[in-house]
Amino acid sequence: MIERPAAPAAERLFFALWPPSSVRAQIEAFTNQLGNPRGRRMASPNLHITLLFLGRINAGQRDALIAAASALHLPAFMLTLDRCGHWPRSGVLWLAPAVTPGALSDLQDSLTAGARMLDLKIDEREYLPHLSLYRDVKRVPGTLPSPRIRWPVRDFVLVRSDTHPDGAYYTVLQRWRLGG
Ligand code: 2AM
Repeated sequence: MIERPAAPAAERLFFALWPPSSVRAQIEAFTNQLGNPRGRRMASPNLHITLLFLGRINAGQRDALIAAASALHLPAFMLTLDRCGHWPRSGVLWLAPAVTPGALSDLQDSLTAGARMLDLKIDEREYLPHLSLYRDVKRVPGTLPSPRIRWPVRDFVLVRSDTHPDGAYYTVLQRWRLGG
């Protein structure tokens, strides 16, 4: 019998902005003001802004994505989260910047271009940077308060998502500094 080595399992990966603990604390304090939106609140360690969702990626593709991200030299930037809203169709209650900084668009575009070079299937919808606070929210009570959270973005990360019966678990695999 010929023994073949097991094919390395594909992983569900995405690039993201991962808030430092001081920003995470501000997001938590804001979320506590929302009362009870009767949805699934995102656990504090899981809060993030997706830059590019990649889906299932094999080890070779992951290494090529890491090489592409490592070749980028892009500036750090200030991200102001000053909008809170609700998408009724997806049930996501989110924080977002009213104005997307050019440096964030450039970072997102560069990662997308790198993934396209690898022939990965990329979501063609317009990129809307947002940080999900709750999922499965049917409707929000009254008007939502206005946040004012300033996040100095100094790095971005590659994350693995593992799905468990009690929700998604995220593991930061690699981090790249911006600026400097
Ligand atoms: P969301 O917060 O708006 O749901 C990990 O799943 C991250 O990737 C989430 O932040 C999710 O955004 C984002 N994402 C984007 N496209 C996705 C997709 N097709 N499936 C799952 N997550 C996706």
